[in-house]
Amino acid sequence: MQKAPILLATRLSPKVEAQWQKNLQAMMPEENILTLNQIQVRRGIEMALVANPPSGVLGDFPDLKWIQSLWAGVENLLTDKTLPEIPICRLIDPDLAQAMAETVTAAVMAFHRDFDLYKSQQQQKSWLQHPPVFARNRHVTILGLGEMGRASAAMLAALGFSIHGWSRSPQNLQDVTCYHGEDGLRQSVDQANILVNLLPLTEQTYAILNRDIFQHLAPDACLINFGRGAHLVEDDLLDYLEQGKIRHAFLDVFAKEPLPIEHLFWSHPKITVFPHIAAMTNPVSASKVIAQNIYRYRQTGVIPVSCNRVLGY
Ligand code: NDP
Ligand code: OXD
Repeated sequence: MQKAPILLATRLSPKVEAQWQKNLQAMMPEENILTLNQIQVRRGIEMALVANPPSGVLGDFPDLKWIQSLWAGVENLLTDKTLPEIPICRLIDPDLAQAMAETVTAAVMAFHRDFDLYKSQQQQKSWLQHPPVFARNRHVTILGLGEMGRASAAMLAALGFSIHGWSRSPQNLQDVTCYHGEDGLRQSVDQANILVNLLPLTEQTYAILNRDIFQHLAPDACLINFGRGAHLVEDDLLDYLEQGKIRHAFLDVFAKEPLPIEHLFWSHPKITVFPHIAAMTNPVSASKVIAQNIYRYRQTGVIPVSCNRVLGY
């Protein structure tokens, strides 16, 4: 029997969507990957590959069995009430975790070696040397010990940083002091010099980066938010930067993206803005992972590990 096509449904630009289609098709020559505009018969289609799909469209595919996201974060999919109640699988790509670990490490090292201070001193032509601190004397806390958090923790631990991490359920990781649950949060951030957020956005983690957490950090701390913009209470951060309790923030994700041109963060001397680049999905490595998931499903009927709608990730 002829296999039904696989749907590719995105709101990416036509050029980017076409590139995805080309990469996916190259990894799965035995499959037929079609975009929403190209699909003629909706019956029989079992799989949809999606990136921010247009609202409501997936409900029109009566035989859909599972959805594969092209992205790691799936908060928009999991809260979309128009989606059919079928498994949603997020992207789990080791290359994405490696990219995240490298960007987290770059930000941690920039702060650790005072690059933020020297940058602002340069503007004042100020020749002032700051005594270096060893990595082993820096307490780094990572919120979220999933694919992104674990890879980042391992890279930083290898450089000698003292790593603490927080997750929902108990974890046991080499070189990481692990905390979990509500009580563990405060303990994990207590006296942290650098706080890295790599949590998914859920009802429980919304606005988690706020003054209640900031007050436990060590003086002159650093915030790295590479999770989602809605994790951060912006006014609390601005207040802590103003008071000098947080020395610098590296922000990659924002409540509204692209960050509006009038937003204060763009010109704040103690904030480094990145345009959501901490770990960009690589269409080649991601297509390979997705092709493996689809191959296994075709062979065995097993749907890859999917997200938990109740937990929201
Ligand atoms: P995972 O699902 O692998 O890991 C999530 C981690 O967060 C787990 O350790 C989980 O705990 C923990 N967690 C979830 N909810 C809670 C909670 N209520 N309390 C404490 N811990 C919690 O996700 P990834 O690591 O793959 O990705 C994390 C996020 O990173 C994505 O959702 C996305 O928002 C962001 N991201 C950002 C990118 C960028 O370029 N800026 C790129 C890719 C991802 P447990 O271990 O117990 O399940
Ligand atoms: C993702 C992201 O979730 O790019 O993949 O943030």
